Amino acid sequence: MTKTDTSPSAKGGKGNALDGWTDDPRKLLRARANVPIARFERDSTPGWDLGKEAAIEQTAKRGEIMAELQERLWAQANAGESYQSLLVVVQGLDTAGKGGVARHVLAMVDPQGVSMTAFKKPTPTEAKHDFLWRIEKALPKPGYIGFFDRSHYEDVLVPYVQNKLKGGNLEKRLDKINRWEKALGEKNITVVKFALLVSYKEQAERLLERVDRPDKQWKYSPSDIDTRADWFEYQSAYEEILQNSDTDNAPWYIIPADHKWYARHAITEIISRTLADMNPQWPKPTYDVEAERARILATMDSEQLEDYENEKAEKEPKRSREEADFKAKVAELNPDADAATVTRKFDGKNAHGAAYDFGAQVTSWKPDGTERLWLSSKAPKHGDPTRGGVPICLPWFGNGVDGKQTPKHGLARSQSWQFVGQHQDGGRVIAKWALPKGALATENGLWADLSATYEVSFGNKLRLQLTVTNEGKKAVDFENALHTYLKVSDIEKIRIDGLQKVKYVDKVPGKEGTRSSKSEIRFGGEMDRIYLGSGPVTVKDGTSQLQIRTDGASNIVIWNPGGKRAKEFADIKGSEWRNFVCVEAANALDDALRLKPGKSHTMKYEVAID
Ligand code: TA6
Repeated sequence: MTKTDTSPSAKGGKGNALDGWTDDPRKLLRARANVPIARFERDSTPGWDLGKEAAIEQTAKRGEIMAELQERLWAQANAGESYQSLLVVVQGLDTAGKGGVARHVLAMVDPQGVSMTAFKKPTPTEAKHDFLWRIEKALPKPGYIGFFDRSHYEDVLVPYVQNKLKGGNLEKRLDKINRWEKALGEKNITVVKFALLVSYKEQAERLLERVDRPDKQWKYSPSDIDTRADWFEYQSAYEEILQNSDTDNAPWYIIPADHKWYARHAITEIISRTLADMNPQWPKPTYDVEAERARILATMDSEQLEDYENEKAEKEPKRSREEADFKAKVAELNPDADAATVTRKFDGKNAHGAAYDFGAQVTSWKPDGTERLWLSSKAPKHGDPTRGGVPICLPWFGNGVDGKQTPKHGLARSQSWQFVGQHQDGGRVIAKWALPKGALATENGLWADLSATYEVSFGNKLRLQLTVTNEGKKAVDFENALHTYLKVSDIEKIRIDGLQKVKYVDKVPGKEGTRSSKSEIRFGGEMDRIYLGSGPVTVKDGTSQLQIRTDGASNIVIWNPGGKRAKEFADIKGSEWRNFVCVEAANALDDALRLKPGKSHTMKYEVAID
């Protein structure tokens, strides 16, 4: 093949960011797809058929993307906007190329955002503690990429080979590691693990080279050849590890390492894609940009300013092109970033929960092992909000006060929110998302100045807290709602208490009008009411009762489509409409909010089970 034929862009298809890869290496190299490892070719290059030169070229290009993603991660954590960090674990026998990964892959990002730890044989102090003690101390701080050259897995490999993990102790240790790695997610640490697998033959040549070359002799230790004698035991130790600790929280990737260029290329690609998933953003300035600009200008003379403006105008098109290219590339690297399919799971002592970054939509809340939110069984699609859980409606409700806004229920539910982080508090897990200023802008610029944060507490109670801030200089009018889909046994058997005698706007076609009712709400057919009151409300479902309290909301919306209308909704299948009721907190229509410059509004929603 000629060089032109093999350029990365010549293969892999345009617009899918494969950039020469035949498929996403995260799929191809995932441990669970490749065990048993005995049949794994160490000199193979899965997913890359374009050879060494093209790989090196492509690694460097990805390195630029990786560097910017890392810089964003770091800047965002420094500004206190996010607590995320990435932990890269690299395991491999002597000569497998662990150091090379540090020097060639991690070296492509700013060293001030990387913390590297090489784990050697435990020191006497380390040996006195639990094997995770020294590992825990080396975990990356928010904003950092932590790089582990060897890791807690040494404490499986070595005792396994020495025959010290018998009678279920291997399983126990791996189980402990799995639980510990899962908890890292709760500390906002994303984990990726690489097993560099070199062949027996290649290892001999690399060891020999170390002994033969004066500049490499320092790398050799006579004990290396003793370890080599245990080659087959180590292979089966790896087999056990890869089979039993490859989890979605902390995935293992098997990297064939006979070709160093391939190993570095694959690891760069996987780290870049993982960082793209983490979706770091530049932090917002904490000062008034215009005011600061004016202060700087006051210190410059007009000639200098003119030169500056000319240079800026010249550079600007290139800069914005680069920014657009970067965004497009990151979106390609992480095609799911904007899709509803990226699900975060939250596990606390008192409850389990889940949410999409897309729309910051809570999708599950299990306070007592039982699911309390209804979610459509239809698979979510890119850019298309799914009904169920808790969609956030913002900056308008329905089609807005003027009835002309699209998409229905505003822009917040059809874009990815920035995941800020999570923490445990007692038995609860508290997770937070943010939407920066500009994200809600429409073409007429009406809502461009709003930013939002969303805090969700998954515990015995589900607590939602949506805060909207006006970061602009003019007042902004907006509507909002937390469109909660509560799971019920059968809509026609439940009753809702708390809204008797409260006026409501009926939106069901043919029934429009404002009225009230003296009795508890019962369902039969479509119901779509905006109550001009804020509860509290009780959903009575057989012996169980859901207590709903709101704050900062002038309206409660009650909705169920009923059997006939449900047929219009592709994501409400068959009789699924029977199993939910929407009891929403809202500020809509005449109760729309007006936010003065610099002010925030918080709406709260709480569900408890009796
Ligand atoms: O909150 C009630 C409502 O506005 C109804 O009018 C109904 O259409 C429902 O929300 C579902 O909204 P969606 O945009 O998901 O179709």
